[in-house]
Amino acid sequence: MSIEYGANPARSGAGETCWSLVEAKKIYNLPFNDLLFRAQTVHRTHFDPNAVQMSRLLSIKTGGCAEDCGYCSQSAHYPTGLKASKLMEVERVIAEARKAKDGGATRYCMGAAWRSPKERDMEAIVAMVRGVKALGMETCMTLGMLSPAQSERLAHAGLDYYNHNVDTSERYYREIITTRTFADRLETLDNVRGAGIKVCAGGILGMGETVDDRISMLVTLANLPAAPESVPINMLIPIPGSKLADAPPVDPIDFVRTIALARILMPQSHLRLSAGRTDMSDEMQALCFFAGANSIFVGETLLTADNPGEDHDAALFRRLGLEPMAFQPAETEPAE
Ligand code: SAM
Ligand code: DTB
Ligand code: SF4
Repeated sequence: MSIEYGANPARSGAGETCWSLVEAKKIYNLPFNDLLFRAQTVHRTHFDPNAVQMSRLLSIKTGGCAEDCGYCSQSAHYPTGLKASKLMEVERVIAEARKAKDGGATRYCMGAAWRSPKERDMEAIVAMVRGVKALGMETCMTLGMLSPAQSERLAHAGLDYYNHNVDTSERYYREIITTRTFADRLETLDNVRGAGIKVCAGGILGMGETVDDRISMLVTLANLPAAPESVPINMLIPIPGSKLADAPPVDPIDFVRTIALARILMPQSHLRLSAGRTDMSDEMQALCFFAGANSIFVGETLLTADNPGEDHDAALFRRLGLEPMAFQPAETEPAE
């Protein structure tokens, strides 16, 4: 069977592909073997198929969040039992990053349970970026909505990536979060991109959305003015007390299909098999890597939830012949 590569060339000027929903659905619904073969072929064109980038997460400000995201342990709107804490000391964050580096992580991602950062917190945030960068790691932050001025400030401090997920389709977004809109999310992504920070944007599967919602979310991400450099695909970790505590689990084959589609729509992006790996078998993760996933979070904790420990991941890497992806720190120093 012959499969057409590329897509609708309607995205003029940028030389990039503009994907239509119809075309994306056609790819998603290919026979599984054809879909995976195509995804793996695209993957090999742009990446070493056996290298997986390793990131480490730290919650620098936990819980008590004003937003009502239905999946989150940290929202103050739900009785999840999580204890809120204040912004962590800069020195402690840097010490944790050093440990992560010693453990093999090359990117350090710091997350805060905020709707958006307050001006009074920006100085500490900037110091964290500078301190972690000075260790020779890539830096990533996820702090909620950012204004253009805050984005510029973080860019100036040397922040490499900003994580801000669209989470689901535009249609389904309002079922999951009511305290902000899908358009708000896109605006922050635009501010971050405008400041020259690399974009990390993805979503969650398993929130009761349809397959079409998942495809639509990926089409939105792929059709941004520039595709995100990093695309985290999370599988919902059901949080007792949250609105989505009893959401139906995702079919693992559908999950793998979604990863394969993401790889085909965004050939050059790092595709992160993100939250939810503790509930995935080694076989499911292996299929995700074959479908084009090439980044994971390492360490026993994500922000508040469990992640497979280092021993488990080391054994998985050995079983699959995977290697950590090398990272060469940039030679340029962050501006003063
Ligand atoms: N407060 C910031 C924000 O929402 O943009 C940053 C932190 S937030 C926890 C980062 C992302 O984690 C969310 O956008 C969501 O995609 C993911 N996430 C949160 N809770 C999750 C859960 N229970 N299962 C899977 N992914 C989750
Ligand atoms: C992303 O997409 N997944 C990470 C990261 N970005 C910040 C967060 C996952 C959080 C999982 C739930 C928790 O640990 O509370
Ligand atoms: Fe707050 Fe982020 Fe959790 Fe939403 S996902 S409740 S914004 S910490």
